Amino acid sequence: MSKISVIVPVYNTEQYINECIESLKKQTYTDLEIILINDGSNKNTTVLLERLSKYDERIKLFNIKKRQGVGAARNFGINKATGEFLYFLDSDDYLSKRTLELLIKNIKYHDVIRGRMHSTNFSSSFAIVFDGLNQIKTYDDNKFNLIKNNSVQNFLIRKDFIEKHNFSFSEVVDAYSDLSFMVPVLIKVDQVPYVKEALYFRRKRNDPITNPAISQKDSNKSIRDFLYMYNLLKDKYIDKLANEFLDRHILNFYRKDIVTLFIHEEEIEPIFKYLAKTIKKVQQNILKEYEIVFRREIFILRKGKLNRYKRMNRRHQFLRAFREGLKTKRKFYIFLYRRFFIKLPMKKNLVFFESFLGKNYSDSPKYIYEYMLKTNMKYNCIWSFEKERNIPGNPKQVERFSLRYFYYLARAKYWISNSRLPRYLDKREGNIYLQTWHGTPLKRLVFDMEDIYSADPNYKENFFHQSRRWDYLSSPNKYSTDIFQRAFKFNKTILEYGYPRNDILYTKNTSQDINLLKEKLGIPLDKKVILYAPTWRDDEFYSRGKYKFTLQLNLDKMRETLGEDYVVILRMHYFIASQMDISGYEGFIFDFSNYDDIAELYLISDILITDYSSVFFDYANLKRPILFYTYDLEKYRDTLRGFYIDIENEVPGPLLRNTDEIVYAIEHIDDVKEANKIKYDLFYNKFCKWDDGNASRKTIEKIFK
Ligand code: C2G
Repeated sequence: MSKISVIVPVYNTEQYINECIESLKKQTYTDLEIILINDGSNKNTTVLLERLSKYDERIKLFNIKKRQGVGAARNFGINKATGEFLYFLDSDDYLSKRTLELLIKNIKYHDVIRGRMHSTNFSSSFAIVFDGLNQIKTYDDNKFNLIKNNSVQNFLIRKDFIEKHNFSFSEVVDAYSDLSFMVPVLIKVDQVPYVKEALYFRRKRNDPITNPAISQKDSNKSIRDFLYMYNLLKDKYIDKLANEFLDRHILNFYRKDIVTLFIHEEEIEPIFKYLAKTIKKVQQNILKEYEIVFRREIFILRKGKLNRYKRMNRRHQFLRAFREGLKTKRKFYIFLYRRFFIKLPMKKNLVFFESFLGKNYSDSPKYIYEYMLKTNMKYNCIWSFEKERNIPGNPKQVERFSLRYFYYLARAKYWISNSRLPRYLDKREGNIYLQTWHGTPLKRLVFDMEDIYSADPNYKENFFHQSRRWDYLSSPNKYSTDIFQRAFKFNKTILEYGYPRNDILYTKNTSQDINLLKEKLGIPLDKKVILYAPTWRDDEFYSRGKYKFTLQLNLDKMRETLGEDYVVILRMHYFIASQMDISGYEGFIFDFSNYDDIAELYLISDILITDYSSVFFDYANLKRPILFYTYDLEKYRDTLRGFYIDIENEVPGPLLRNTDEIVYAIEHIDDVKEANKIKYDLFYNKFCKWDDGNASRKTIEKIFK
């Protein structure tokens, strides 16, 4: 066997490093030397590295006191390496089991071989296994395509070949340092075999805000790094293929990254001279491959006349946005929003409302709106809905994502919403955005989550940008305030008045109002009401925003035992797209999943059954019994989300596992109440104290001064 030296530069990857090293320890090819270079990481990462390096003598850990950068760390690793082959692995990535075996088996007389890259949002326990045939492809004239992603990852390279030519990494830049190594390497080889089955998992970090990878950092700096690297390589090497590669690479980079940065015109000037000088080096014959408009743009850039370039940039940006706008109807409206609507004068008395993504008329926005209506406030209100509704005050309604939706959003001074508004809606100067949010958190939120198992891999990043626009955030209790500040990274004004949506639980909790509501909903007055309102599961979905739910209740058994005294209301979360089938249970089961406002359902029900939904924090305001149907507690708590409170000890009701236990608890509901009395009081005091029926008024007084 010949030894492979795997070089792993480490910088603050506490969250990922374990999986990285594990994947090396598990390699089927075992003759390894694992060189960990701790490049000035924080204390946690350093301590963890010490621990992970024990008990496997193949691991050699080197600590560099002050951070030198990834290029320097890799050079350091090359110097320490004693193997016949070198391989570079990043400390937030991992390999599949046979990767190194497949590479070394197939390298034969070559100096360099490469395996396949696979991007992932997930940890290694979710990694796909790829056990196909051992397919080899050979790159020769197109060998530079192997570094289109600018990286040294998943190349296995002969050490003596590197020594002979003295290849090393640039230590000047962070991003694109790999090119300074790989371009000369590829110049010196004629062919590179590529093994499809040898997989390298490149992790797309889900939190580029707190802990970005180098490729996720400040675009301004990385553009400078790229230009630096291009200049360095162009000046140093005369190889034809390399030069062609570099020229195409910079033109594509310009078109994608630089042009995006230049949407903000103030970004042009600081970099303009350097960019113009650099782009002059692109060979004419390569430029000819591009379309005429683009060629003209490069031509003007090369001239180096700033004002002329700016004028053209403005025109071209407009055209690009317009062309993008032609792709779909929604994109066209976004184009209009950004380029025209938002430039019209802002309407100071216009208030835009939305609740649960326009799915219903409910929650805090509804109660704020109704309070404004009741007190005759002189504002024009607009509601956004998926489908038109009959609502008090007869306000203007817009269909979500229609042309009018974008128009009114652009013109309204006030936005009031209980969930996120799309990221592409730029906030205009003077706009006031109240985020009421939609529940006391039990499940971990945004930056308190590690892996994201839901359908949106960019959740954290999107959330961050969307929430930068909020000016005010409603909080139902001190506990939520603390979590919101941390998990949303929110540091503007928090309104600590309780939830406007819970006002009704204090103002309408009378038998008269309850009976009126029951009549409106067609619920028999002589029966008690059980409300079943579970939440959604991050890992069960048809597509983004459309989740599955399988009812785990034995309805026959419930009807048999409880049917005489009770009726059951089913209320699914608004993400649930599955239809509940209740045929045959008419008169006993009522499906109110599409009913607008769950607060009204709270009022008419005698018992709540829920799981990990925030509904129980609100329902506790009524001081009525709550049962927790937590048949999948372990998975939900330990894998999917993690909780903020100790559900087994803190919630004000029993945790139940099957229909029998539920039926039993309902048949003995007085005992349940008695047994949970102390817990319930503690719970109420911690989570419900601020709610007293006045939250809407206080919120309005603050927002509208
Ligand atoms: N909801 C509902 N019906 C359900 C579940 C929820 O009407 N069956 C409404 C309630 O108003 C609830 C809100 O949707 O408070 C949020 O639902 P959760 O189940 O708590 O889940 P989620 O939407 O993920 O929000 O900080 C709160 C969390 O973000 C939870």
